Amino acid sequence: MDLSRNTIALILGGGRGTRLFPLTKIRAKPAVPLAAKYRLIDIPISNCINSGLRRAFVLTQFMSVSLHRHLRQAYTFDSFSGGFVELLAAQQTMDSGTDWYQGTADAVRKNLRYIDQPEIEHVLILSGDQLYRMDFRDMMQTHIDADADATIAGIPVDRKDASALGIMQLDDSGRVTGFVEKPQTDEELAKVRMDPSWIDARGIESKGRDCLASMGLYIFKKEVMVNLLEGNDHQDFGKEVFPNALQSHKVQMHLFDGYWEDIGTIRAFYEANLSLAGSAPPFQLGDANAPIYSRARFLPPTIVGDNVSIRGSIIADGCYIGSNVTIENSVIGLRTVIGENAVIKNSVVMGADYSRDHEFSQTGPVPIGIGAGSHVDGAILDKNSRIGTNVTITNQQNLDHMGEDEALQVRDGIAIVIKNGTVENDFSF
Ligand code: ADQ
Ligand code: ADP
Repeated sequence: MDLSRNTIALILGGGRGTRLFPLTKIRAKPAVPLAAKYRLIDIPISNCINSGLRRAFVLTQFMSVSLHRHLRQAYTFDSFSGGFVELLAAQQTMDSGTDWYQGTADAVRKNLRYIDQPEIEHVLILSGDQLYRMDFRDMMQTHIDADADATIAGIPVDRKDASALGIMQLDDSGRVTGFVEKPQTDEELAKVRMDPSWIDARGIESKGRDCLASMGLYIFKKEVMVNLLEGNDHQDFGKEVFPNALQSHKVQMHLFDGYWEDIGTIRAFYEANLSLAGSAPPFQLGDANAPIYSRARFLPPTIVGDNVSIRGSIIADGCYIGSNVTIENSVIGLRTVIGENAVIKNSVVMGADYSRDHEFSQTGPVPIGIGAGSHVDGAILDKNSRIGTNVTITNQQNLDHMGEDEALQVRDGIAIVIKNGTVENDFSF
């Protein structure tokens, strides 16, 4: 199965970006840092490259400098491979006066001219905010074997998770016969619920799971997709395109049962990051056959001072960790500088864009990093944030939501210091 010539990937890089706000306050969602040294966009692009697919467009709302720089520096292909990863920003590709923020189908419709190349037969549509590893050649095999017009990747889920996902009903051949986007009531769910034995019969243990969810990953025959999108104003694949196409078109499901997480909300993003920090992570970042790529940076190794305790954590390159620091169940990103006696628990620290001298001066503005004696628990510290000395960030009042523009905010119960934000010395929260 060779995807290199006849298939192109469209990676949906984000609508309004409200669910990951304030991480998306000043950057496009695909540029949000993930797992200490990657960015969200590295996951779908790595899956494409590892599947032999080297032509991808990333659809974003606006062209953020960090995303553009990252893609340019990380994904350049030699001229013989014909490979490219290119940004299509709504800001630039859509006519002025149109609303950029329509749904997924509308975003694809507005960029159809870019896939109008004769050799392209299939279009692979991917979400930009999911953590998983998949060989798309397997999915293409399902699509070709069934001679499907469209193929949706599906994963068995519990009923309690169904209300956040598109749920499919299938016949014995795996053809999709029903599709309900985010069923909210038992009646809606009853229309598409499956018998767990259907799943068991396909060699996957159902473990009581009786729903098959769309993973938001689709392969379309190109001509079919163009026809489905032109001549109507359907905004979303899940809400409108699939429910309307099932009668007239052959829509197949490709069954998947590996690790897969949608990390499109602050809580999901935080938990997925921390899950990678334990000794038995559910998702392996390192896999020799299918690595996760990112930008090569040539950073120095991390320096760790005396008497430091690090447990159940991941630490990226280029950090300086002062003496007597305690780090537990945390993700410490590139170039993070941590002053002595600081305590960091259950937190995602994204690091810094620039390396700096690790001395903390007592005068002048708070430097980038985490000052001596500070205590951070249950937080996300975005890039280039400046945490003073003896600061406490532990959300003592257990707030669920706080702030809109401030340096320190709370979303889904998680304290967030925004990119370039400063928390002054001795501040306690
Ligand atoms: P949702 O997760 O609700 O459901 P949706 O908001 O449609 O997803 O976004 C899907 C992806 O497209 C996300 O990565 C998002 O950032 C991006 N996106 C949204 N609007 C965009 C736009 N205008 N331009 C560019 N990118 C945009 C979908 C399906 C469900 C399925 C879940 C699986 O509708 O059926 O179960 O994904 O996560
Ligand atoms: P990352 O290392 O996480 O990929 P960036 O791509 O944002 O981070 O920045 C990496 C490097 O790019 C920095 O070390 C810095 O040298 C350089 N850099 C960062 N911001 C800018 C900027 N505004 N203009 C030029 N170079 C920058």
